[in-house]
Amino acid sequence: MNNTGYKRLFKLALTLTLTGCANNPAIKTDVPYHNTVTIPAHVTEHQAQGLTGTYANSLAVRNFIRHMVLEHSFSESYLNNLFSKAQRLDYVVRLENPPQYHGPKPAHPKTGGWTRYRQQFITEAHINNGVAFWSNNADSIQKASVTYGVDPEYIVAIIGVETFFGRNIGKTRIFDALTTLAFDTQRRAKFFTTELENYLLMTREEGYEPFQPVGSWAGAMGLGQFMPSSFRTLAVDFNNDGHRNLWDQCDAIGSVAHYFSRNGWQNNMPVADQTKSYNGGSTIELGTTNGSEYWRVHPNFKVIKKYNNSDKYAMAVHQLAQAIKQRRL
Ligand SMILES: [Ca+2]
Repeated sequence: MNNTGYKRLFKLALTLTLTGCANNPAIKTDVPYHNTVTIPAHVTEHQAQGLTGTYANSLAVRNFIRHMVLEHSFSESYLNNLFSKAQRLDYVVRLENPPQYHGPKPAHPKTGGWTRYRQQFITEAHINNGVAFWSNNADSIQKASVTYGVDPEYIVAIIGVETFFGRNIGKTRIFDALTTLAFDTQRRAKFFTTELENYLLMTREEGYEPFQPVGSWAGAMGLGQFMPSSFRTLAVDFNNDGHRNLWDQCDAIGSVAHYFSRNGWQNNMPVADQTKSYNGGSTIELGTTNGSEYWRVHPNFKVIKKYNNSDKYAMAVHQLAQAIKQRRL
């Protein structure tokens, strides 16, 4: 979920208008859409009727539309209309395929990596804004902590690391991002095609207009940066207004706690302890500018990694949580 460096480029306040819509179709994920063959012009005239724009000649998009019609009973003309207006985003392609580094290899690849990562998130601004976010949302955070059994400082810290407490939620149209990633990139195309499928289902279930939600270039949404599949399965309507809205602070707080709970968080249990040396399978090594740090990590550390599978990410969340908790006292 995390593409924080990029997300920091964006600051946008978003209000979404929601209407109710009930549907709970099954998800089918094993359909190959990734045929990059372009339909010949003479075939296009006949078969691609109704699909215009950037993706008019994309067989992969046509196959995807057919799948959504057959599996989820979407209207073909509705989807043709949507994909006719979809925009291929060149910067999304570039971010998904960063240029390879061809310079000299560093003496130790881990040297300083944790120091640099930590400096992005364990800042005075993050700690102070975390304390303020906690105070401004004290009731919701307390309720979420009790309801789901998740230590409150970790709910706050996740939102801090993901979006700087909602300030950097991204401004890329999710539909364009996921369409680009599914059909114009290769590396994680299957993953993003499934997320696009979930996104269209989500918009139908929740009553979103598909071009309205915005988020990260990788399709993550709201204060906690949920991907569409996580939105559908783990987002909760925590302010009881009848809608799941992850751009709303209260719903985002409840949803992050629910995510942690469902992934096995153990309330009031340790996350990580620093040790002097490597000591077996539950020890991690983080490279600093002054050598390595060693930490013994506990099951809750792995729960944080379910959010983003990186030791540095999980350690940043842990240390920010502790720093915010300390300052709040
Ligand atoms: Ca709500």
